[in-house]
Amino acid sequence: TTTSPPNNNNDLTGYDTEQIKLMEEVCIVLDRDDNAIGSASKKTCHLMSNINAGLLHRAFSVFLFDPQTKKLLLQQRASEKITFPDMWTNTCCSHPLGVPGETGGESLDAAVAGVKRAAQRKLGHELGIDKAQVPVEGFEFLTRIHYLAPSDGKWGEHEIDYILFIQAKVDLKINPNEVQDTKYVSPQELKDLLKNKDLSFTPWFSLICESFLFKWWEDLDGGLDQHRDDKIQRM
Ligand code: DMA
Ligand code: MN
Repeated sequence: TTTSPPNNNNDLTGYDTEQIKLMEEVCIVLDRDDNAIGSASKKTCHLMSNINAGLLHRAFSVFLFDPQTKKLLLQQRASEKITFPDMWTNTCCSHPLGVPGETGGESLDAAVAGVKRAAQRKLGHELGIDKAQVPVEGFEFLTRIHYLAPSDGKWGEHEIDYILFIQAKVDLKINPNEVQDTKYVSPQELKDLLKNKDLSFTPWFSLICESFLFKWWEDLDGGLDQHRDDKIQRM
């Protein structure tokens, strides 16, 4: 459902009403070293006018692999998404919110714990995955990526993105307001897809594919510890 066509003001007229509502979520505002320094709405955090003034927030990216085939689950974002609609990307991305259990605390461990809970929540919301199939202990945190990416001039991303891997057998019941398609891919199948000029990929997923994903994937079973660090990779 839409209201009326998008306009060029900083309001949300014309976008999908469910997605407009989600712009009221409270994101965690950060300094460049990932210290939480406040909070702001999802809308405020994703306006390029604010991003260009330095506003930065916390996010996560889940990469979910089938435990038998070791294939990665991709999703194609719904047309209703306000940022990066219709693009293919990793399994699930979103933000830990300023709510109990997700805000983190002083330490990296506390932030990681908050992000894992948020990841479990959003795998349910976007893909209909039952919590029991993605227990918080099943996620492996790898590293953090700091990046900035405009979406369409008005909206964009500027995040410190926590990378989470999980191997889990899951039943999908996709939420069509969030996701229009899904696909499991092998490394070679993903390399072929990335070359397909008819498809588009989110900027963060493209960055992660170019830099780290394939070497992490090779070490999925038992070798991920060597890739875990407390760095913030600036991309
Ligand atoms: C935001 O993802 C997080 C990253 C890492 C880009 P998103 O736009 O899918 O968030 P949401 O699902 O909350 O709209
Ligand atoms: Mn974001």
